[in-house]
Amino acid sequence: MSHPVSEFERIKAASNYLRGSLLEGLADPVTGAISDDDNKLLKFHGSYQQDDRDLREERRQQKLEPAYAFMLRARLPGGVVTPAQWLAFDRIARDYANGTLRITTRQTFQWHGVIKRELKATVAAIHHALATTIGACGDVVRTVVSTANPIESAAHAITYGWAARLSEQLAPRTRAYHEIWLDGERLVGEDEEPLYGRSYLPRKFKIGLAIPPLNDVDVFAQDLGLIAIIEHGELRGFNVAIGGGMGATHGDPSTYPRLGSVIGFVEPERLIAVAEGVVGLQRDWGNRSERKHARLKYTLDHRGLDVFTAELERRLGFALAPARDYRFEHNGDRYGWIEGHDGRWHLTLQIESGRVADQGGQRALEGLRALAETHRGDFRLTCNQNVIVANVEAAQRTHIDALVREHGLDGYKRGSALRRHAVACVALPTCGLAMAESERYLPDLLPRLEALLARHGLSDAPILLRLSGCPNGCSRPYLGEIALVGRGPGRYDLRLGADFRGQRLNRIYRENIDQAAILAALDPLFERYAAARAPDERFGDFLLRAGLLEAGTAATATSLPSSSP
Ligand code: SRM
Ligand code: SF4
Repeated sequence: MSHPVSEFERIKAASNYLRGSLLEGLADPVTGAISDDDNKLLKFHGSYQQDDRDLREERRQQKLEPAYAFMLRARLPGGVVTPAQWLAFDRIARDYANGTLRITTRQTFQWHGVIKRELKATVAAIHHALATTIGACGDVVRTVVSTANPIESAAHAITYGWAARLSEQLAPRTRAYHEIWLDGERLVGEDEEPLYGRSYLPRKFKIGLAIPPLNDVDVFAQDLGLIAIIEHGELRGFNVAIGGGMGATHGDPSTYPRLGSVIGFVEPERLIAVAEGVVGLQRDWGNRSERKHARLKYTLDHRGLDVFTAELERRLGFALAPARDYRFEHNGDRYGWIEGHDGRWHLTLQIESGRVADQGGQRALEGLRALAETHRGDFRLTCNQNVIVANVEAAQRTHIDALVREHGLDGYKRGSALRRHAVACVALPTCGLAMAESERYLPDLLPRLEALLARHGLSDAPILLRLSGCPNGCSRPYLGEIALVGRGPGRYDLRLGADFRGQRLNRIYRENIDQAAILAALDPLFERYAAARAPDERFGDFLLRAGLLEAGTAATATSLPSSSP
């Protein structure tokens, strides 16, 4: 029996290719908000309506409508930003948003706090900087991410080129974006979406390319993960992994994080066909009744991986080749200067939680602006929320180092190994789904964990820490060696035991605990790790080998058995 499609599906299908009544809603001066239906469509244009949750109660008491403002997200394939774009984005942050740029876990920028009457001007300013927000959110293929630093060989640059091509090829085609935001002429006749059709995809769809040995994109967390196979400096093709995803719901075992399954290998010439094939099959087979079960991972588990792959190959008219060997070393960033294959240099800087702001000792906004004013290469954003000053001529290094030092951006040299590997999602006050603090909690939590580690002589242990304010998993917490997943104000699930290559999920160790209990739970584990680890053994691996996770909370909704692709 087929189930009725969800309300969201109805809205998409009736929207005339994402137009809805957005133009009218944006022009309505009576409210700072737009209608619920238009809100759903707005996501496809790269924006979310939010309200400042810190002010909610106060405004309610004053009988005022919530402090509505909009988040905007750019579509920046592979996270590449030119200096001119950086300067434009920085200006947009100061003119229209909350004065900060936020590097996301999918290597792009978000602006928070744009009010409705300035939304159009903000999108137009992004467009004038030769970027776009179309399809940065919504039920489409999102910005394609790729290993951030193309330094090893020319084949790395070619691989980035594929990420950009995929992102372009799979972007929505609707003219609605130009009509609504850029004063484009109203289309006479029917719009078209050759890949998506009127109803787009059942749910968001994410693609990531990783170049071993770096898995900085967490390739197994993607709906479609592509592992570049480079031999003797040449790109041979990609292993194809499908069905990765992080999101889950507390207390609902029918939702879960899943690692992508490797189904074969494809040559570069056939990559676009395979990507379109996977997206097209998910478009046709994905669950359009329940959004909670609409990601590709559920389609695969429902239909069977073999059945899905066979249908994919039938539609493609060719079979995928057997997967090639690959080996990942880690999923973090390589801080500091690294020389590229062509003699240019790349400097990775740490930006805590990706928040480019002038706060505390770090004047990141000012510093990166100063860099962008003189830098002749480009910038690369990373999926660990950091930035690389890329393609620097050797003679420029001293100048760049001086600016970095002057603005307190050299923290990567001093911070503990834990700090260098920490990722936190946005959460409060902007995220409407946050159950607990994340980005704002990290500065408080880090020194406490660092003190604990120092007590056990573990200050140099590069442990992967990930914080999310709710189980949706925007910091990919299920791949953290230590992860906190928000349950309620000040309370988290403590998850342990992932590896540091993005190839093994962690599991719940303690449920719904506060900071004191988190520190108390970790203390004896750090003690054991310090005493009994093998040389170079990572924390997650040690916990598993030593059988220390058995003492954790029994399996619950979001605790899955660990699995390795
Ligand atoms: Fe996310 C929803 C922020 C990466 C899984 N995510 C949201 C929203 C838009 C909240 C909402 O729906 O109202 C958050 C906006 C907060 C804010 O105020 O900015 C939000 N997600 C983010 C970012 C900014 C986190 C960050 O700190 O960097 C990341 C933006 C990425 C980008 O540039 O596109 C971000 N989100 C992720 C990732 C990581 C990834 O893709 O590698 C995931 C897990 C992977 C996955 O998709 O499975 C992720 N976000 C979700 C989900 C759960 C999806 C699911 O299948 O259940 C939601 C909720 C939803 O879609 O209903 C969500
Ligand atoms: Fe918001 Fe939850 Fe994503 Fe954090 S994990 S940004 S709290 S949706």
